[in-house]
Amino acid sequence: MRFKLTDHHVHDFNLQGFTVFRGLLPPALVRDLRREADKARILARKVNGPQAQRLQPLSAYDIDLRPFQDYRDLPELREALAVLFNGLDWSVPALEDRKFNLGILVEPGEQPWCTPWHRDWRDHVPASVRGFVEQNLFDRRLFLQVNCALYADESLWVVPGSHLRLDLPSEIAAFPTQPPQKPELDGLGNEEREAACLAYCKRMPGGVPLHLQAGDYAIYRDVLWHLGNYVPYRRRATLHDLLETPEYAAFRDKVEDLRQATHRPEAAVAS
Ligand SMILES: O=C(O)CCC(=O)C(=O)O
Ligand SMILES: [Fe+2]
Repeated sequence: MRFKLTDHHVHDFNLQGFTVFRGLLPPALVRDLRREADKARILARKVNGPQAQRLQPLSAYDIDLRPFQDYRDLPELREALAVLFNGLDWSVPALEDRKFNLGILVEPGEQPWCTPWHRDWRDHVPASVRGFVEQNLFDRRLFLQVNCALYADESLWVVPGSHLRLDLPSEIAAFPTQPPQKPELDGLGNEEREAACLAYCKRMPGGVPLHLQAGDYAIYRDVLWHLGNYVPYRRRATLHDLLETPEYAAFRDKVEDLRQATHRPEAAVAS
């Protein structure tokens, strides 16, 4: 059945920071996308090694972009986003636009691993830029990220509702450093690594895995607490996309300016 947005999606997105359009992709499109994703997995490992997490942007590689354009053009997706982001100046960036654009997330080839718990941007910028990110954390025109699963995928863990607030005392107690430290995996066998990652995921108060089935489309505010938890035996090919707004583009430019300013030698002398 064709996907249709309901009030629950809007409610969930605003209050939890994510919502899932279940079964958005028609099976024939899943098939076409999986075919290209198989190529992307090989390329990702060639470029970034056997533990590669992603290939991005797809447009930089020898991948047939047509099925990806079909995904972005799905009328039921466009209609749903128009309602979800009613009043917001959003757009889907062109596939050829190479910056921050469509990628595919894949499972590791050899060993389990997970990312640290993090809020995108806040925990990925130098300390000198963090204040600027925090000032903008609650702007609903920013941080609109997508995971669209071609196979069942439970890699992404989230803390629902954490996009509406700064860190809670219990979260800081569980992860005292900023950004949080990753789990210690060195020297462990695969089963021990998997168990250590799972324990690390569960250490975050309120953290839950987001269960996606093939064809499900999750949209989330990526400044909510989240992480990716990966095992080599669970095949993964999940489209990783974003929605663009003029404000998000301006935000990224400003972050880049601030980063550059931090790295200029005279800035180092002045500080
Ligand atoms: O694998 C995922 O779904 C999330 C990855 C992630 O959060 C990141 O790389 O920042
Ligand atoms: Fe992230």
